[in-house]
Amino acid sequence: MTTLFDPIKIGDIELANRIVMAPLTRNRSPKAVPNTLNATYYEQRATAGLLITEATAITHQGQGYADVPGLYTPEALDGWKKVTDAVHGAGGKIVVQMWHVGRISHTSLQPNGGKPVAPSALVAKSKTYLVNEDGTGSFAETSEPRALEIGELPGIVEDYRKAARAAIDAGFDGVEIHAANGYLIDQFLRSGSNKRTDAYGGSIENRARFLFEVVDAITAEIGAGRTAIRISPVTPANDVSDPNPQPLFTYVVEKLAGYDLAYIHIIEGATGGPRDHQQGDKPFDYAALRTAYEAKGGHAAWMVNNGYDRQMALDAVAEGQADLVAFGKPFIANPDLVRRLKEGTALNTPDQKTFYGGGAVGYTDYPALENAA
Ligand code: 8OZ
Repeated sequence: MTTLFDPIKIGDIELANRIVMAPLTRNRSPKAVPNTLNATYYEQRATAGLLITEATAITHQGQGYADVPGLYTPEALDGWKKVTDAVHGAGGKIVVQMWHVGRISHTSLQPNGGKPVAPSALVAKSKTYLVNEDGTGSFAETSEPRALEIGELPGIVEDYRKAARAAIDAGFDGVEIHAANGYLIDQFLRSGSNKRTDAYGGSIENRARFLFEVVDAITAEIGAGRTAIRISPVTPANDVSDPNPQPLFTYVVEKLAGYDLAYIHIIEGATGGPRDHQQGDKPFDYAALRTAYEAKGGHAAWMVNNGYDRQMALDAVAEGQADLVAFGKPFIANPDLVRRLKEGTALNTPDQKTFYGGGAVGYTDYPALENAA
């Protein structure tokens, strides 16, 4: 029987176990440049089968929060090289989560103080995180976006392609396309944020067009076996909604089945919240989603996430419902989460107050278990 602790090959990447560190925004990379403290944080967690970095902006336009890292300056790429070297030195594997926030941004974070961009000029009822002059953080309403012109879209697709190449050159084992949680790609997918009347709005096929242009560009550049994707079919995060998520995401995964991706990462329910969150008139059927994917020949590893505890994760892999389980908050507080899950030992409790921004406290100072004498 396969267990959570068994190795697995996903696309071109060999993992020592099926426990994944979920992408976690920590706002500790000033000027969008990863630093040695960030390298220590990831290195401490390198016994995970796979580390997924915090969401990382592909361009300045893709930035939406203070002190989140980027993939678009030489300094940032040098910073990431330190992270990937540290993780590989500790025997781990790491992919970068590629992020364009779309409308979830603030003019103060955009090039030349411009408006954030979106499929449609609709303000999200959502907040972003800014850092004040004195270094303290604060939350601010997202700014009113402008609708992208159709002629701008190829440039953003090209930004994804370039960022994927830069990521591989910086030593990442692969990339995860962030198509979840109400950011740019998800804003195109869901009808609540996409009111376009051109080839990128209206039908499901049109709303998914931007996503597949991104997938095509990245897989052509770095290979499908180093490319993965994260989706969140029903999350209300960042004010996205769709009254009919099952056919939308069935279309998405059926089309993804045509690529030999490394993994498909599914957030079940409301991100960081209730697993049974519903959009539309019936509960989302995740098993049917996977069945639809596999019926079209899809064979990427199936990664599940959201509120899994030890027993749920053990069962999900043992019963074949998932190949990989991603843990978020437990990895913040437990650098040695893999060992703790294996031994069934108690977990440290994460401190919400230090999730976003700050330094080593609540970041690299959570204790690992002492070694047995
Ligand atoms: C928490 C705070 C800021 C950003 C996501 C990238 O939800 C995020 C995020 C999470 O995917």
